[in-house]
Amino acid sequence: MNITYDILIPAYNAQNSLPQILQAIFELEHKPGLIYVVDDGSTDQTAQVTSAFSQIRLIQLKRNRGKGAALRAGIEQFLQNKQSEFLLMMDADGQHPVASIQDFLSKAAINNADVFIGHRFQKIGKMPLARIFSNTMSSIITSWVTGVKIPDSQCGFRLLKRSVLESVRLTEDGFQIETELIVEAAKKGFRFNFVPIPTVYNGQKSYIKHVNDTIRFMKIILRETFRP
Ligand SMILES: Nc1nc2c(ncn2[C@@H]2O[C@H](COP(=O)(O)OP(=O)(O)OP(=O)(O)O)[C@@H](O)[C@H]2O)c(=O)[nH]1
Ligand SMILES: [Mg+2]
Repeated sequence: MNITYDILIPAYNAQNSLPQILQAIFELEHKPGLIYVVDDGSTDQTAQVTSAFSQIRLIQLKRNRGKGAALRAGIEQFLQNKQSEFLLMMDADGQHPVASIQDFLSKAAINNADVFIGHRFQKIGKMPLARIFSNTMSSIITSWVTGVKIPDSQCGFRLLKRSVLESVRLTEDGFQIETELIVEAAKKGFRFNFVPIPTVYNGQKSYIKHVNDTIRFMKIILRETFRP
């Protein structure tokens, strides 16, 4: 397989989960070029735990700014460095199994889409009910706005072509960046594909605020609908 890719991990207070993820990445058969970890103003040892690994590009935000701001900081570096063709984004809390990276790469090798998004099977018992509800609603609305059937619009496990990141306009600081990225990429006519990934909930702390994040989600949808 001749796909080249970098990895971007936004990390907020992820000292407990991050070392395992990084270790597993270094054990992958098809290795990434660069690995960007963005420490989003963590108050724990997130930055320090990366120093055990030599090939990490650590980006530190002075204060906590949110997942969107963290991703944007990493994307900026990826665009400057021009090392790899693709960028794989994954969470730092252990909900995105490193083994699934191979599935993204295999899919990208045979499919000429530009944006590959993870698809979690949202089963009751596996995922908290409130998250099933909010994920389903946002996927339906995002699909409706873009005209592309997006099964799991909030999933942050994604593989993107450089050309997508070069042309989308990303402004969000919080979780709404997941929606913004999809809508912007769809507007530009990029093609989507989806990769099944396991649903992992091990009692990780969730920072999603249901009411606030739903309001913010609706704002993005409205803005993107009326913005050319
Ligand atoms: N919550 C939160 N996460 C951040 C922030 N900055 C970066 N992240 C990272 O964003 C990723 C997702 O955060 P989560 O809070 O687990 O969000 P989620 O996985 O969409 O939501 P759950 O399904 O409830 O786990 C993790 O890798 C975090 O480390 C931030 O300011 N807040
Ligand atoms: Mg999570």
